Amino acid sequence: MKGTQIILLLVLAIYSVSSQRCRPGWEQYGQSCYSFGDETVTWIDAMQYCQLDEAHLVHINEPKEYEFLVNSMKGRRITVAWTGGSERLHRGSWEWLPNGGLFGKYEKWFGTEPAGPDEDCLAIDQGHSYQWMDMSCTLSYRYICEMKIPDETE
Ligand SMILES: [Ca+2]
Ligand SMILES: [Ca+2]
Repeated sequence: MKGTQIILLLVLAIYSVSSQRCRPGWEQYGQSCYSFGDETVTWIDAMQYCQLDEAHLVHINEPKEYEFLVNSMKGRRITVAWTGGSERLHRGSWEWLPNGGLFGKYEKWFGTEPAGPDEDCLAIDQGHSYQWMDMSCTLSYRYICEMKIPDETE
């Protein structure tokens, strides 16, 4: 009986350690940690703030991740949030900066977006059903940083 209790405690301890792999203030979803910036800043500043935290502006790779982000925005009453999506480097081809690769596998643009000739940065916008909008990178919004959790088998 005692042995069983010890094993149970061990299992619980390991579980609680492995289930909290994000820094305080960061939220885990899947294999990433996310933080939701409190300030409203330009896209460039948002990118730099994420990098100062050894993270990057969020790369949205699949529908479940997008749903998590929208729910988190709703919970925090964030109306517009910058993501790492941009066509700043190559006009006409959207990619996840930095080093996240081209769009293609999964996209959630609103209506006929992206359509703005001077709108090179991607935001999630409550006013457009939280779908993706290309916006002017110089506008100031909240922002979402993402940090991949290192693969423990490596
Ligand atoms: Ca991601
Ligand atoms: Ca637009």
